[in-house]
Amino acid sequence: MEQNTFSRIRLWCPRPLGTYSQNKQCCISVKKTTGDARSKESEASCSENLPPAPANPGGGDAAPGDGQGEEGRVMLDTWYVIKPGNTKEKIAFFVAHQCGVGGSSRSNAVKVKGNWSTDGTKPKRRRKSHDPAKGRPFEHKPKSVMSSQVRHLISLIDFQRLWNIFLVPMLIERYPGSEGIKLVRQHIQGHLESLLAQWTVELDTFEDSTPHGMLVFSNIVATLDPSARRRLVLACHYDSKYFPRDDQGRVYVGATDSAVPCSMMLELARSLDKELVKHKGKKLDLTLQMLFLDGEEALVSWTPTDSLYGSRHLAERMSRTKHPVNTASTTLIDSVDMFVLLDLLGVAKPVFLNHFKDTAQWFNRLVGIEKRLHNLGLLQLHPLEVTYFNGNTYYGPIEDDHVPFLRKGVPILHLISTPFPRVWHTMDDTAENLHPPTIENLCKILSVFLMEYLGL
Ligand code: 1BN
Ligand code: ZN
Repeated sequence: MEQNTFSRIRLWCPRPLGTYSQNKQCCISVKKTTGDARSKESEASCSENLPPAPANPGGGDAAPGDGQGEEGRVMLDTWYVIKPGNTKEKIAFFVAHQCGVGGSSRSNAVKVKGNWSTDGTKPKRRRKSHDPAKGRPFEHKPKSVMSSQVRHLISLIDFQRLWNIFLVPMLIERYPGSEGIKLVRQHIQGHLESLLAQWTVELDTFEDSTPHGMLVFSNIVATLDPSARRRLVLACHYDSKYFPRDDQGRVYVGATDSAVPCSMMLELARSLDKELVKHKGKKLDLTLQMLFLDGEEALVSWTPTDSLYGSRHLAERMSRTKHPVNTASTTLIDSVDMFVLLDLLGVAKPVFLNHFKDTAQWFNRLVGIEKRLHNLGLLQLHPLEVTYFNGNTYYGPIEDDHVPFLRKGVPILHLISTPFPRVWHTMDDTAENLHPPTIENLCKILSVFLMEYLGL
């Protein structure tokens, strides 16, 4: 093994996908609120939180590796089959060649035929063909959007609002059950409810057993038009991982993990508000749903039962909820066209790899949108050789909030920066280490993606 392969492997090593037990549903309190008038955007204040019994900050989670290539990029120059440790569950990653100087030459990259289910966790694929009564019409066609429309909708993205109004109040300690998470929940809910599009905002509140005893969790589920048969889901987690204060008295605020994704989703909802009002008025088959999930992080150490509390609960609940209401055969899980998960966003020069073959078409839209916006001169600090979305490189699945949905057969687009940011799970995951132009660029790319997918 070449000298620095090990550090690369460590960096690329996610948790293996294990078998999940269901969490116990104690009480589902669904608070339904529908926003009316746009309220004043206000900042939440910071709070001191009583920590749970100290957890190991390493928590058994892989330490962020140091194997990033120059400028935070990893060099993908061969196939890697990574078998982390002598564990029971092993996972293999198949990564393709990235040819060309500076990684910019996609056209001559080698395609790898990898096995997409190397970890033995084949998701249920109930419907390959399109059955409108049952299924997910994966033949969904994106709308082609004219450049004038692209320019217009992108001009509505307000980065100052994203940063000052949406992001900054979230940069507090917000582990499950803390005072901070309550403030952040109110912050997210309040902004969603203030939109003209009158989203239906529900809290999916439940109790689950954790290494610190029973804790209450709340997912925030915002649906533009709950009566629509199909949903495009955009998801992130709003809890932060618990770490004790460090020796300088600093608390962990998880800027990339995942305050930035949350603030990007709020800005997308806000900047597209008027378009979403029009879309909702058309009473189409398809709507947008935003999920802000609680309890993604392990409280102590990542295990099947100490992680993904919110997503496990919500996926289970959705799979038991009939939808449309008057049907006996389909559920809310079936209504999800695609689950787009945002995680670990906010540092410069992120690299996104395609993790799932069945959504490659949509990943490739992102590749194309990035290129288009670049050519239109609409991206900042985005030289030709920098491409965030790499359409020729496949990567095996990484453990995250999409897994409970994946296991129920939902098509997934996992937008997670690989390698993970250098600051991942450290006290340095703060606003100071974010790269504002990249956040704005990603927001623009996702905005065009929503325009195309939803036909705005
Ligand atoms: C992502 C961000 N994750 C936690 N914070 C999930 C994860 C945990 C992925 C451990 C890989 C390893
Ligand atoms: Zn994390």
